[in-house]
Amino acid sequence: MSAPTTIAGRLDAKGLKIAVVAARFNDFIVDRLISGALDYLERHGMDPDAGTLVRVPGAFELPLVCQKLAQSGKFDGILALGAVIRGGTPHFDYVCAEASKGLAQVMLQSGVPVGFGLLTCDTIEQAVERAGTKVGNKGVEAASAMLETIRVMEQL
Ligand code: INI
Repeated sequence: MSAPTTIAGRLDAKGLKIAVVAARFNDFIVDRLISGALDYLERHGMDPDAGTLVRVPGAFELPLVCQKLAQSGKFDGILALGAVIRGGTPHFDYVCAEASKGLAQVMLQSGVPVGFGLLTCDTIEQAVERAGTKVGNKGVEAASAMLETIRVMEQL
């Protein structure tokens, strides 16, 4: 039996221009996502000068700013980083839903890969665990997924 034609993305960030959009809310967590993501991208070949970091107030503002950057045509990929931590009201649900829907919409409407590095946690402990401790670093995972998607899209 013949093998299928397989298209897969190389994890090579050489020559790419990447915008990282990061929320200030819960910055003690988000700063760990940013440093993990930039370290990952640079270790995979991105020129440190080819990265742009944009700060926004909170996760709710991520889609609008990602949309503007995607429409600019200046970036090969966009990485959205933030941390939403559940409180005592339904606010969490609204912020998570709008941020995630908005980011998916930006990616589909612009065709620019958007890495989804938004932690949505019930507790601060869960967020700490996903920001470079017990359960890894969600910023790194999202950077890797964005990179792979950029390289897949180039071949389609
Ligand atoms: N924004 C976050 O990024 N994380 C949160 O945990 C959060 N909580 O819990 O409220 C949060 N809220 C702010 C929101 O993203 C907007 O910045 C704000 O509502 C102004 O538009």
